[in-house]
Amino acid sequence: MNTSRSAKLFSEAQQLIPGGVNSPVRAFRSVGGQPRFIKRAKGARLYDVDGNSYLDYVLSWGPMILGHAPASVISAIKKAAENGTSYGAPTELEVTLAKEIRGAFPSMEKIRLVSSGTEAVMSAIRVARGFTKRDTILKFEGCYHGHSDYLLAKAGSGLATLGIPDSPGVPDDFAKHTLTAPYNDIRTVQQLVKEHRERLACVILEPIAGNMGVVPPDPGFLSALRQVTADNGIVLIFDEVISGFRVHYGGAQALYGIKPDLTVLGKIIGGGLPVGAYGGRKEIMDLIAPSGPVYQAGTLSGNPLAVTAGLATLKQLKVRGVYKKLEEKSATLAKGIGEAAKKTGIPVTQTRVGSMLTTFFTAGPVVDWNTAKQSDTKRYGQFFHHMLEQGVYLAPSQFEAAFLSTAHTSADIEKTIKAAHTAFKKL
Ligand code: KE4
Repeated sequence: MNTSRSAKLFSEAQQLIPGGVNSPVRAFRSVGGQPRFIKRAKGARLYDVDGNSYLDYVLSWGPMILGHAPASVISAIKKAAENGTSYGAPTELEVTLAKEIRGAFPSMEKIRLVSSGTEAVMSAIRVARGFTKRDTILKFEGCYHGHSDYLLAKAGSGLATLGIPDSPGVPDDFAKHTLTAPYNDIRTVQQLVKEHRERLACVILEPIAGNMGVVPPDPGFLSALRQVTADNGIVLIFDEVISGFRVHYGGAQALYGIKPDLTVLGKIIGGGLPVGAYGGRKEIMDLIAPSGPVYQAGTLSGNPLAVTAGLATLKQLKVRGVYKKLEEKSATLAKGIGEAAKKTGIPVTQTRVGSMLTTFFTAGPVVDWNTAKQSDTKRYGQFFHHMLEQGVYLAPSQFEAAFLSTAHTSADIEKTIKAAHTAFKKL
């Protein structure tokens, strides 16, 4: 496969941009080799600058659930752009999106739009602290909630990928307010709540972890978490930046029937343009300026183009049967990959919720960060490259989710399974 132009661009990029990328996980550091510079994308495929095409299972890390450049979204963006790109003033579009989100996530009684998941999480934690007048937060090892200082303790995603336990540049004074517990470990949570109840403002988690690879909640974990936080006046925050509109139109909270106090969204609600959102109980959200004293602001919050792209995406997701088809295709893919691994006797553990899935290169089970990190990342890297060479673009990290879109056809799934058989045989 000729990748000379990507290689040339990568060496140039590294003179100008840290690591040559604008987000660490794109650099292929944990899988080795050089990242592909993408020229365009359409449907389930990416096309790089050397003319190679790839079946895409990264989908911009989740947003492109309809595949790339879906006609309805592109035409809506084009039309909106004719009316200007940003006003810094309220628009009807923002009211429409807030209404649509509240309809899908009734727990989000009031909603604030921002421009990224990180910004949404940071703001949700600030208002949880303002509401409870407490400082301490509890997160789970292997979960990633964006790069705000106090959330980089034992985070997943890029930190897990690069093996960075915590990030320099975060003052100890910040990190000391962050407690961590193993995912799915309700006993430790109950113990920490007992010890810190007076100081604990919130518990934040991915209700379906995606940033250590996909790790579903154990049966009863979310309800026990809901119980212990409600009993102690602790704000429960569901970070549904990945799972929101991914696993169900109402996210993980609809799938599992658990009502958090605050929810964070991102990715899909922007249809590939920058949007984040946080929202929840009215008495908490009314503390946000200008209705209350907790400050949060953003020049491009509720940007008309991004909101238009989000609305056009959600409209397609409301079509009957969309999630059922995604479920069927994802189940077929997971089954096929599992069979390919089994044929070669290579130990893998597969996890999946709807159209987010991971193949861990470990015998498993994988239930938290400790068990996820037992995976053979070297072998995953080899698998990744054997698939890439066959035109299948998986996440360049063992500790990320793979995603399907409505644009992936059964033929695409069959091609991917065939490639997996070849790749496993080469390991
Ligand atoms: P952003 O600031 O990247 O929009 O969102 C941060 C974030 C918050 N919460 C969850 C559950 C997330 O998964 C993310 C971001 N996800 C990563 C990949 N898993 C984005 C990819 C990247 O960092 O380049």
